[in-house]
Amino acid sequence: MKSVVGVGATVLAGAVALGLTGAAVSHAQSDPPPLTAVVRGTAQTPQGSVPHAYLELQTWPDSMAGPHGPDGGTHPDWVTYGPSTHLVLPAHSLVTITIKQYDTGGEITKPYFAKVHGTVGGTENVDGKDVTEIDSKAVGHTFTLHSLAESGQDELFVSAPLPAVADDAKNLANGYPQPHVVTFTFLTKGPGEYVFNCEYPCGDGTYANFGNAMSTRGYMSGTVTVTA
Ligand SMILES: [Cu+2]
Repeated sequence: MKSVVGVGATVLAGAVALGLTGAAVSHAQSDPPPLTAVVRGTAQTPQGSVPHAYLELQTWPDSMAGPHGPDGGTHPDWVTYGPSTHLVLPAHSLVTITIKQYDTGGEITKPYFAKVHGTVGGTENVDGKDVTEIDSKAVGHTFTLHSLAESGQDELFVSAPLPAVADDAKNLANGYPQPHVVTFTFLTKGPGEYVFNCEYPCGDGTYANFGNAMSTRGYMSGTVTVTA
């Protein structure tokens, strides 16, 4: 498959100054089995013809369907990314990530993260519609990929807001409501180790809801390996 894209991605080098929560992520657990993006053909970009890789994720309102085992592991009621929180992407490639978002939400603390950043065209596709931002009062989670300071590797910053499912949405046969389907595409640079996290305070309890699932790697945060 060949796709032609106009890359107008504006990557913000100042991501570190935004107070990203990823830097505060602690209590790293043993890494889950990695999820590797699958290359299907090439794409024409201003950087020439590059591999086009695809990856699919979900955000779950609990840990019963995600990567923590059928019983939900030690925190079955925690929200989580799945099916893995260790993502592997090819370097110097176009990457399309699709996220099925099953969780409710609310108003995000920093409206900046209700906007799309670092993607091709500055947009994401939500349920079939291209948008540059979502309602900051109805955010479920965000997928926010960034570098750690002083890593010496290429800067990579992508942030995609994921809309909240309505509080009164009915559960389907799988026990979860109809998800929002969010798709976005970005270009990777050189190889390196990155992190991703959620910037919507969805971890109940401590640290203004930035505790629990938000501060424990493997739930609302994880690692991104960009390989040569
Ligand atoms: Cu979240």
